[in-house]
Amino acid sequence: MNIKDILQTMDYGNAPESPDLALEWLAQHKNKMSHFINGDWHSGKNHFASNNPASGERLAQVSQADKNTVNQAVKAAEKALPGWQALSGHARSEYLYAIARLIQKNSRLFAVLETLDNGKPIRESRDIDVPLAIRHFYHHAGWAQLLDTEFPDHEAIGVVGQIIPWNFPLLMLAWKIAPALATGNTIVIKPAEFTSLTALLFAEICQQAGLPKGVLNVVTGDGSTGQHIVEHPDIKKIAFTGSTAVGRWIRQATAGSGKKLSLELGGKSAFIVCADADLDAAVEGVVDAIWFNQGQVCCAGSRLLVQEAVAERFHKKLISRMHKLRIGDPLDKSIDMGAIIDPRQQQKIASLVQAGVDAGACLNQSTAELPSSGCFYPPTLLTDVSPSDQVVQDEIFGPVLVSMTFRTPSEAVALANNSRYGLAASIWSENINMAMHLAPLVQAGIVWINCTNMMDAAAGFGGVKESGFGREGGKEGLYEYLTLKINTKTQ
Ligand code: TAP
Repeated sequence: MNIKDILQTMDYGNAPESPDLALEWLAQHKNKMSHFINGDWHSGKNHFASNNPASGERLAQVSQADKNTVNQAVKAAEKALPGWQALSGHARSEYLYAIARLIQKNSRLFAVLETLDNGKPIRESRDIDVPLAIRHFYHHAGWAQLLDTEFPDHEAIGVVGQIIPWNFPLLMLAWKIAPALATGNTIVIKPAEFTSLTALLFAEICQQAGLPKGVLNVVTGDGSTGQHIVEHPDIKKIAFTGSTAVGRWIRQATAGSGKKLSLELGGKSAFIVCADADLDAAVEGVVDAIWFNQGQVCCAGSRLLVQEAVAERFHKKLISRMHKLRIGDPLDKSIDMGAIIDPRQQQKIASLVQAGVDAGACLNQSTAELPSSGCFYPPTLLTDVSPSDQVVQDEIFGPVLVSMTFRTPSEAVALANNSRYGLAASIWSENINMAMHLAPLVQAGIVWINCTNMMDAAAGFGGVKESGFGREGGKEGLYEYLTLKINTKTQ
């Protein structure tokens, strides 16, 4: 089943999106969001607030997992492991299919809850996050059936610990959970503190799907909960998506422990526009690359490189388009950009932009009126920057694009590679031979040509350099959850 088919099976109607469905779900859960351990709900002593970034309103009080809670979750996962591993791949695929169908059935609730909790436009959670998450489970249900033939010498790793960020809460969860379940591992997962809600709804869905107890355990909490997971001796693999700083700590903390590791970290992806590119299409590409999800995207095309001959024309077109972006209530279906996740993140974006301006950058910013409450930041373009400027080198993780020019394609490649990150890149040219020649020269896990942000469950996604290692999706992604085991016997 492809994305188009999945979208066609969803019925959102034409009415303006209402928060009621998600608010009802929250009310039913009595504002006490618990950990999901061994197939049941366990409330902790301490709680933290989950707020709607678009309004500042409190959505729920979520339980904070301490070391003891993580221990309980790991014990449950260990207990469930032999039974889950013993199932045939075909039997496990039945659960993955059931989970996919149940997310599909509840897709409207997932989309609204995600938008309330994260601040992303409903159009994005509805048409991108939720369908891609569903597709991930369908895809991996297929892989579960192929394990015996495609990976005859591999077996599951055991109990895996998974830690995910707030920018795509449900989708990052799907990227982690689907391959781990398909390959016969059991799971302890922690969503980000800002966005625990769809992970808890997902746990409920797994309960409904009859997933055996203890196969999936969800513990909510802040970075300290993540730390307990990383340091737990009985967790055999850590799958982490988040910042390079935390990824670096995890690598150090697990060194010598024998834990398998995959790290999906930050990025500062180059968006290269050659003089012969279709400039209007490239402008739309930039909109998608940096203003999708308010720029809070690991592979955001945040470094624009434009060939000198067309730079002025391209900037003019881009600035005009930037001023047309609609920013506001994420539940409004006509909105292009929603809210920034948290005031601290908003402040970090503002300070980095100010640092860029202080270093001599020219500031172009949308003058659209922003909502008076909530956490919003306007789409921003900084020109006249130098390759070594902080705004060019550091990941801003907001709707801020920096732009530089180049004269020759080889200069574009040198500028693109002048980064400690290497997650993605995008090349725009009508000369496909040249684009195909440049793509392998750019140091990145994925290079798009005349498109951007193209993801699929069948394609291994991940980075090089400080963007981390390991892949999620496709056959490559399954190896992250398998270990080679060769059994030999003598006659
Ligand atoms: P982080 O601050 O690194 O947080 C990521 C996750 O790690 C959260 O669940 C966080 O918990 C937890 N965490 C924090 N400190 C920890 C510690 N010491 N030990 C274990 N876990 C810890 O990143 P973020 O701000 O949520 O996400 C943004 C970053 O993620 C960006 O750099 C972005 O590029 C990257 N990202 C990368 C990808 C891929 S595929 N490469 C995809 C999405 C995002 P709390 O949030 O609860 O504190």
